[in-house]
Amino acid sequence: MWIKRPDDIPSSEITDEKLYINRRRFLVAAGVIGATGAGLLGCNSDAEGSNAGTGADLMTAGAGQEPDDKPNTYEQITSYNNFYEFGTDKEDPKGNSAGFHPQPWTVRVEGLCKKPGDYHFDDLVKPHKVVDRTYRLRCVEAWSMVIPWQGIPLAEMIKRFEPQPSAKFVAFTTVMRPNEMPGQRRPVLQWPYVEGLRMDEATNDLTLMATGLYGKPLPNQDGAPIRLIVPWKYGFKGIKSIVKIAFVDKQPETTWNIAAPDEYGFYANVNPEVDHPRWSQATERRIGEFRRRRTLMFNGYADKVASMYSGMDLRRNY
Ligand SMILES: Nc1nc2c(c(=O)[nH]1)N[C@H]1C(S)=C(S)[C@@H](COP(=O)(O)O)O[C@H]1N2
Ligand SMILES: [Mo]
Repeated sequence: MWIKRPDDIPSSEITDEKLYINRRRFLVAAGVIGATGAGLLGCNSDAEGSNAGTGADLMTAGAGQEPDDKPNTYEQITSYNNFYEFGTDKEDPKGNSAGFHPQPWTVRVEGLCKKPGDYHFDDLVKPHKVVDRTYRLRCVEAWSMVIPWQGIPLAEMIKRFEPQPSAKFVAFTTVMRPNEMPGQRRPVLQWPYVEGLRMDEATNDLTLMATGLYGKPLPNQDGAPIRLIVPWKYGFKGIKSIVKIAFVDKQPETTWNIAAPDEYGFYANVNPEVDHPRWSQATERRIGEFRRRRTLMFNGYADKVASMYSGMDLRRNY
């Protein structure tokens, strides 16, 4: 992400970065370079199709935590955010999202499934049991948090839509509301924000559609009223304020891959052995701490997800 960077890069480097960003933004806006860039696609097609299921015995609340993981505070989780629709600085989402209306809310389900339609938020959530899941969130910018989410396992939600065997991927779209989301009035990213998962990733036991944190409905800055959490992947896979879920047969486009394909792949699995082109991914800073922690393979969830990627080259499929 040409805009983002680890938060510990010296400020002397920031000026250059800002100039670069502004120049790039200008060039994109002026149509000099395409927002999609050219020829450097980071993902390829050996991932088509879904692998075997991952077993039903995997998930208990908080599984995969390190012994010294303790949840970040509500204050930290709600005041240090990435949500570019509300601005590119960490404190922007909290400051700029008060005028956002997460209710009423409708999610459109479409594509290769037997039960497409417009689902009102309550119709979407009510049939399911809300579960507690405390997960580490590892941002690609090399910081992390531990967040106690509430939500619905995506696998359960998906079952209800009865996807067809031809559905190999699930594509998600964030709401487009430039009047309520000041960041969407500028071409910082291609709007609306989009993300996607392979079907086996979407139906993995860890994958969550979050509707709350710390027992409260999701705050606007964290993706109200419903957002995705994929804890073994970099945070940008966790698309916020979702209004569309589509079952598709081809790998969908993803926002950060469109913005910088050589830096952000479709898979985005947390991998301390594959550096970002502009910084190391070997360590991370937990928000609220000063020391650096070692980053864990698949963010510490390898035992539950590594089998999905056996046979894939994780340096190519970053
Ligand atoms: N629609 C949308 N979803 C998004 C983003 C965004 O800018 N827009 N940022 C992503 C990134 S980079 C991260 S690290 C997480 C941050 O989630 P949090 O603010 O709840 O910690 O949200 C992800 N989801
Ligand atoms: Mo991120």
